[in-house]
Amino acid sequence: NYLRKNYSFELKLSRIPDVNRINAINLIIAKKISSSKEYNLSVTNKSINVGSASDTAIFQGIQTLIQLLPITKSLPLQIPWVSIIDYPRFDYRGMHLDVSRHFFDVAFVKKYLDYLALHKMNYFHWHLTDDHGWRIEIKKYPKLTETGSWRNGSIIGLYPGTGNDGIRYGGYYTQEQIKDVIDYAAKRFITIIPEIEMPAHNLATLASYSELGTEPNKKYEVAQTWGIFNKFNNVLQPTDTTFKFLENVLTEVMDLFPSPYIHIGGDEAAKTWWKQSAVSQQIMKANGLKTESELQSYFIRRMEKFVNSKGKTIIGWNEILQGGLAPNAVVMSWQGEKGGIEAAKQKHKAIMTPEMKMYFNHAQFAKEDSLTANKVSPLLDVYNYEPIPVELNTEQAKYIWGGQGCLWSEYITNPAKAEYMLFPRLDALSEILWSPKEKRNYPDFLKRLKTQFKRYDLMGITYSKRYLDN
Ligand code: NAG
Repeated sequence: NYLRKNYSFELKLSRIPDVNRINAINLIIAKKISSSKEYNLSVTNKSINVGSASDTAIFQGIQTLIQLLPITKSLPLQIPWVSIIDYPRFDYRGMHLDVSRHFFDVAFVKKYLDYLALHKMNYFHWHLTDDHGWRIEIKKYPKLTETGSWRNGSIIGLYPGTGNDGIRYGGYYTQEQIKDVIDYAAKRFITIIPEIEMPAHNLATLASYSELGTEPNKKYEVAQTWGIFNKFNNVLQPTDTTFKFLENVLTEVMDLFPSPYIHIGGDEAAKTWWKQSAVSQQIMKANGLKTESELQSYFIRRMEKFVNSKGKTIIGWNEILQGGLAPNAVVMSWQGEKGGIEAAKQKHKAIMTPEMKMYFNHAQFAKEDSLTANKVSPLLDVYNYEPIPVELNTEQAKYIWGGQGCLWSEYITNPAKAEYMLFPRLDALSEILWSPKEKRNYPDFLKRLKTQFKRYDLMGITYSKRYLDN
């Protein structure tokens, strides 16, 4: 599709096992290749052959072929003769997008998936719910989108009364749209991991169904300021009603998403609200839980049981380690690397996304061109990031499943800004997750990036022109 869309020539594709047709691009499922992660690509004067034991790797080989194409839309297209054998270093190569703080429509999400595919990324972490907006239609709970998807304020500041423009803002995806996006991703060999936040980051939920909160009589509102987690009560009350609600929501989510992994959040649950609630305290007592951290663990374990009963695995932010890790959980380490290290030592899979390197919502330059989170994660730091922490021995290191970049959208109000923050840090990320560690070479990367930028120009992708200065 990429070739057809971007170049106006007739494409002869053949997909015949072990037969190379002349003057064609042959995609060959070759049984003799032992690892299904590996592909080979050969370009000669007779044909272009991409071979692998798996469709996934063939698709990735095609991405390499695309990178070999000259950056022009005019014919003839000349590409070098090559013979390549290639496979990824990590099995989890992820990129995240927060669509709650600002909403991104289906058209942009599809573009985002195209960008990921081009970089051989294979997981898209879709942050669908948060304090600032609920973004997925749930048939059983219509108020989640009638009320929870909307807030007053399209551009909003850090504190109450700061910089809120008061404009009604929101949006959500219907289940039909979600299916369409999942299908689009599957065609690009990308698994979408949906995230439904719990037990905190739930103001949008509580604005819709206040009975699920620790202050059921309060008039909760969808959040209108950023960075609010310990100032506002956004925590779910751990009652049976709440668990039933979450199970019903996750049932619809799991029916939609074929992903074997479901992200259930788990981050930044301020314990104050459970401490203050007589009902929470009562639930703790009844279940023999001594601390609120144990309650957090009880919450996650209970949800894990449910998700596991549907044959799926949970992923949670590193706070799910608090009070004891649920037996089968995958840990996403964002507050530095300690969560990932701890998980690996406990023989749990871990995904590394330490915020100081892997949060692409942070500024990329000391002084940014527009309002951005007040932390800096420059390109060089992304490129130099090593996902396997030195603290782990070889056996433990096997539990580091891979890495991920995150794009939180508090200050990312539109697609062009999302691209501006994403590129070229995505290029650095994809290289560290795919290529052997020994091959890393920053000056060489920068040189190759110059070519990549020309491709981005052709594709109409926004990135900072400051990278072109040196
Ligand atoms: C954290 C929050 C997230 C927020 C982001 C901003 C996680 C797991 N949680 O405070 O909701 O958008 O940082 O960088 O990152």
